[in-house]
Amino acid sequence: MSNVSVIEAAELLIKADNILIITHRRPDGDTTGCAGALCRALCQIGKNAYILENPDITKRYKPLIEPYKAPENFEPNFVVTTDIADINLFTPNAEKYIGKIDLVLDHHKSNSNFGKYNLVRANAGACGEVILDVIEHMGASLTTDIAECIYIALSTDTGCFKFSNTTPDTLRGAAKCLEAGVDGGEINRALFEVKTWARFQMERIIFDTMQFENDKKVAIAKLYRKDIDKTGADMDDLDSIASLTRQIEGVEVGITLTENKDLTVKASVRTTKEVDASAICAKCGGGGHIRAAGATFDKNIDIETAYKMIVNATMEVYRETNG
Ligand SMILES: [Mn+2]
Repeated sequence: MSNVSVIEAAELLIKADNILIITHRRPDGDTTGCAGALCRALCQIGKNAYILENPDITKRYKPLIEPYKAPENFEPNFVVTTDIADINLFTPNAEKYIGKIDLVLDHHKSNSNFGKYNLVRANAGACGEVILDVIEHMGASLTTDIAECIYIALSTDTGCFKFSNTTPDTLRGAAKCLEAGVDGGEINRALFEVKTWARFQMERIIFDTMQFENDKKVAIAKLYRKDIDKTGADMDDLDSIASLTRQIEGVEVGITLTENKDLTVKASVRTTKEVDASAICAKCGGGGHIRAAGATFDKNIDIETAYKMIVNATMEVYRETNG
């Protein structure tokens, strides 16, 4: 349960062997990019290291972790998590490692420090910043393929270096990746410019269903499961779609309500500097970052009820903020 410095984290990894890396549920570019980079760096310095299979993995991020998939019977001596804020974000196949995590590498302020050792840098825009630092302190060299993983981690969590969570360290990290031979323009185009047909249709739905509250300062879009399924959209297609609600002039709180496959409703909240997104989500049992947070409602709560609950939570935060 103790916190460690980047030097101590690197030393722990140098001393360890038979290492397993775990990524979070609904994996994004940060968790997979971090796991991919760390695993490649560990192998480079002669370690036996793997990444636990993630059952939610999508086509886009599969190449980052798939080549290092842990064999069925792999018995690790050291278990690391990347970009995981809490054990409730473990995939079912990772649950057997709860209570046995040696090292937590993360950047979520809300991290519950569930590892034996924890390196949580809450001011980092992406966990990729932490991983890059750890890799350098391990003495591994930043090859192009490692740098590509890091670049994807940094760029996806910061909306292509556009969100306010982008720090000088994010950009310094990205600069190192470019120096290591990463084609930034090509990755940016593939990840942030090209729209799949499913994505394009989902964006139409977002703009079509958007409703406004509180003098048009709050925008809420609803994504029904039947529409998501009709477009054939997967998690990649829905990636960062929540921030579209915040693009409208005057909107300070953009909320996207999505019906999950199990029909629970997830709220994704994106805010401008006036409002704390994590405070809104905390009132609905969720959490996250100050400008980007989320909450999943209980099973019996439908999207219309979730709408009322999240709007009420938002208005409460407005009242609290304005004293
Ligand atoms: Mn992250």
